[in-house]
Amino acid sequence: MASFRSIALGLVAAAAIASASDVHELKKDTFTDFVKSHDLVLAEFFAPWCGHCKALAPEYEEAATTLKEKDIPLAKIDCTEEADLCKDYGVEGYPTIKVFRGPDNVQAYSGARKAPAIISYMTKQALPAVSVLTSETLEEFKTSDKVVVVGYFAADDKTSNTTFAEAAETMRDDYLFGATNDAALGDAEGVKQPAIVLYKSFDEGKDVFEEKFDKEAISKFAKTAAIPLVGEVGPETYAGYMAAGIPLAYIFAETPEERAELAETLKPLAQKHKGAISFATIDAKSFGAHAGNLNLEVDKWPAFAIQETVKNQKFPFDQNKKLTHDDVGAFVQDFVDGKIEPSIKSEPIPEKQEGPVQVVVANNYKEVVLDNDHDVLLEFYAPWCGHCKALAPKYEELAAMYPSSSKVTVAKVDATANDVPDEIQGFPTIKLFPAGGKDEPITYSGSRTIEDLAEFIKENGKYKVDAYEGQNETDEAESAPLPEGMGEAAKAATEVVKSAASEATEAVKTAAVDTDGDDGSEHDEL
Ligand SMILES: *[C@@H]1O[C@H](CO)[C@@H](O)[C@H](O)[C@H]1NC(C)=O
Ligand SMILES: CC(=O)N[C@H]1CO[C@H](CO)[C@@H](O)[C@@H]1O
Repeated sequence: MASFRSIALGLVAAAAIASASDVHELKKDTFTDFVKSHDLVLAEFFAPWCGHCKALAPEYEEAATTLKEKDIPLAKIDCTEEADLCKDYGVEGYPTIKVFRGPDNVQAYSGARKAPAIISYMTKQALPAVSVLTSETLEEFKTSDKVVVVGYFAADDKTSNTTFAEAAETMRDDYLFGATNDAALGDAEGVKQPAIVLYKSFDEGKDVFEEKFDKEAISKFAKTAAIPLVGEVGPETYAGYMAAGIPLAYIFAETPEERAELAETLKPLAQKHKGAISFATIDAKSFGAHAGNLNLEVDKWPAFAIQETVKNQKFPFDQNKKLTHDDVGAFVQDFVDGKIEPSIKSEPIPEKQEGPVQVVVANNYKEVVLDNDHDVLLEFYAPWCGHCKALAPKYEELAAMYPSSSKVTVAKVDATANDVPDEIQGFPTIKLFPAGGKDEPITYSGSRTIEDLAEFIKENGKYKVDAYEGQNETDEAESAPLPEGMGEAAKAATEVVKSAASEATEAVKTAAVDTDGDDGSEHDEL
């Protein structure tokens, strides 16, 4: 048994650790003064029970200690104690991390939740968006990050200065920006004022922008030039590749050496299709399952596939072939020329629809969802998704409320086993495809109750079918006509029941936010 003394010592040590924290714990009455008295503050809104918050804690501590030296304080607010404060700042899930420049200038923190990422992000936030450079500082600045952007323009060229600064402000989270008006430095670089040079620690080392200064054009230039010829797909880069709006070619391999080797082999293809297709390696050991999403077999490496990111079409390369420059090159060229059909993964079309919920698969998607005159409510689910399982019985009940004659179809599709054209962010996703407007489905964002879903169908469907109205119609038809005046009373009673139901729905909604995943999201993320 531990002696009392060692327990006491343990307590002392724990207290010492706690007080040694460099993270400022703020409350409603200290928060405003604190953010007012510091130019830049990073604040984490958390809940003690939240798993992601616990995982973040040591990283956040480490970042706080490093950033303390740069006079950038990190703060945290316990939302179970400071509910009002958290509400004031629109906190909906945990952790929520925000950058404060005073109490009113607030921006979401968009970096990763790791100490080095937090440190790098906040260091950049502390700099002016554009650093003024001289012959002494330019050289060092060029290599101070993976990607830096330098503007070369004349001291009296206010327009270029302003435009560049505005573009820099919008991308300050992503790259470092500097500028110089020293004409000699531009000459040495071989550019004519006004110009922009993006320096990078990879590929050609730099790219030059010499078009007319325009915020959009500068932004596009920087984003394109900053992407490595053959990058790496991972949790931190995936969203960027998807947002780029061009197809992504994946090179799956298990070891870093293999990935480097294949990147080298296929680099000329990346160069050739630069700006039209992104090329990136991906760690098959950690993210091999993603190959399944691209209709590749998940245990045969290395492998190659192209994803058309806008329409979410997949073009897997034959996994029995070697990834040579020539074979992959021919495949990519065929893709560009539109000579390859996308691969479609589908479960078999059900021979008979068993329950009230129509089963949709990739191969009957067009027929059941798009090519008919029904209002179609479609749930995209995943077999492993807990929220989907919870919804299933309610969804069946909902579907049963619409007879086959009703012009409303309630359907579901296993989006992990079927390629659907829709972009799905999480499960379940529910969309209504209204008759006559199938190319503009409406995503459902209400609470997952039968009443609210029925209301959604009524509101947004072409036929405005009211499942509940249908019910009272039969009731009334069967019952004797009501004596005069009773009709109104019945109506009032219905209203009471309805509003009670909607209050209950609100309660469920609130409860769902509290008890769902740590991040407050109601979705199981992909
Ligand atoms: C751009 O304008 C700002 C504000 O007037 C000035 O401080 C800065 O030196 C200018 N940048 C260059 C490179 O001349
Ligand atoms: C279709 C139909 O007749 N619905 C009726 C249901 O009940 C309400 C209230 O009594 C009526 O207004 C609807 O017309």
